Amino acid sequence: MDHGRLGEAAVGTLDANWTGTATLPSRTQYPHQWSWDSAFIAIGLARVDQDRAQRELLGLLRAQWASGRLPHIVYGDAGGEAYFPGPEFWDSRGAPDAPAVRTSGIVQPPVHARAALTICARAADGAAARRFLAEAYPGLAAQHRYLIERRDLDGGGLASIVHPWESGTDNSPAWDAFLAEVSVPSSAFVRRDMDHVAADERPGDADYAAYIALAERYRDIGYDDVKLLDKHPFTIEDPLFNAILLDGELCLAEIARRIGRDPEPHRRAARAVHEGLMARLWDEERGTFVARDVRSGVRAAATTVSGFAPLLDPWLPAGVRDRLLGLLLSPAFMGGCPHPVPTYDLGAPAFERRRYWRGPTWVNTNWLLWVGVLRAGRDDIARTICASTLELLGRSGFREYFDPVDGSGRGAHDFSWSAALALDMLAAPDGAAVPLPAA
Ligand code: 2M8
Repeated sequence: MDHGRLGEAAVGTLDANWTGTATLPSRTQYPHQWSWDSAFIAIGLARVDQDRAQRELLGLLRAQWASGRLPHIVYGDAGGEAYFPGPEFWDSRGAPDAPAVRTSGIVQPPVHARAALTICARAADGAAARRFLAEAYPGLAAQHRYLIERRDLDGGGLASIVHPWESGTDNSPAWDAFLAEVSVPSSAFVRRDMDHVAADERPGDADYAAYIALAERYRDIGYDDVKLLDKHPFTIEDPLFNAILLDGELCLAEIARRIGRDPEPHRRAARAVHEGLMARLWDEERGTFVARDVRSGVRAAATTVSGFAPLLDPWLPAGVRDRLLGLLLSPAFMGGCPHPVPTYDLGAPAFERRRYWRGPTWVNTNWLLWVGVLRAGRDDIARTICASTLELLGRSGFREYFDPVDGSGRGAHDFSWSAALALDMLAAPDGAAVPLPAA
C-alpha cells in the first residue's frame, strides 16, 4: 500500500475508535481507555488533530488518583461483560485516593511526558501548545513522583512493577519464573479475551489465573505500596518501564523549562534511574538489560526486546550501547527474520511466533526502539526500523501484533496505536522531528 493510502487508513481507524472523549485501543478487544495506549495514540493524533491529541492525554490525566497513580484502564460506557476484569473487580471506589470515575488500580509505562512534549513539538500555535503543557505538567509530574517515591521499594533508584500488566508487555517470557512463584488461587472468573482473538495468540490459562490472583492480592492490600515488600509476591524492576521513566523525566525537564518551572529535579531523577539501570539491570555477560526481582535480586533469564529500551538513556556508556546495538542487529533479533523487531530472542526455545508478547513484532516497541536508536545516533538503523514497520502495516493492516517470520497480522484488528504510530513515522521517516531532550 502506498504511504498516502496508509496514512488515510490510519486516520480512519483512529476516527472509528474515538468515543468523543478518548480513543479505544480496539472496539472489540479493549473497549475502554488504556493508559499507555492513549499516550501512543496522542503522539500519532498530534500529526493530524492537535485538539484531539490534547484531549486524549488531558482526559486520561483527569482519572489520576490523588496519590499520582495514573491507572492503566479508565472504564467507559461499554457494558461490564465487554472486558474482564471490569470496574467491579478493581473496586477503585473503595480506595481513599481514587477519583470518581471508575478505573483499574495498577499503572503502565509512563510514556505520557514524551507524548505531551511531542504534541507540543507538532503544534502550529506555540502559545496554545505552552498552555497545554502548563495544564498537563502537574499531573505528569505527580505521575512520575508516585513512581519514584512509592514504587522505588528499596531505594535502589528504580521503580518496581507489581503486575505483568504494568509492564505493558504482559505475557513476556521475562515474567515466567517470577510468576511460577505466585502460587495463590484466584476467585472463579470467565475470560473474555478470547471472544475476538484466537486462543493461541493470547496468554495461556495458567498465566491468566496468575494475573487475576496477583491483581486480587494488590487490591486486597488496598493498593497500599508500603505493604508491597512484605505482602506482595511480584515486585520486579523492568528495563523497559524504567528506561521510559528516565526518558519521561528528561521530557518533563524540557516541559518544565518551557513553562518557566525548574527542570533540575527532573534531570536529577533521570540520572538516578540511569544509575539504577546500570547497577541493577545491566547484564555484562549477556550484553543486555534484564528484569530483576527487587526482593531476591534474581534476574530474569529471558532476553527480550525490553532489554534494548535503555537505548533511550543519553548517558549510556559507549561500550554498553555498542553491545546492545550488536545484539539488536544479530540473528537473535533484527538480523534473523524478515519482519523485525521480534519481542523475544528468535532462537530461544520458548519463542512463539504468534503468541502475545512471546515473539511477535509490535508497532509500539518498534517505535520506542526507533526513538532509542535515534538517541544512540544510529539514523541508519532508525531508517530500517521505520521502513520495515511501515511495510508490515501496509501488508497486513493495523493489527495488534505481527508474526515476525511471515508478516501475518495477529491479535485485534483496527488497533489504535498501530495506526497512530504509523502516522508519526509516515510524517518523518528519518525521525528528524522526534524530540530528544537535553540530558
Ligand atoms: C494488553 O493488555 C491488556 C491488559 O492491560 C489485556 O491483554 O487485556 C497489552 O498489550 C497492553 O500493553 C495494552 O496496553 C492493552 C491494550 O492495548 O492490551
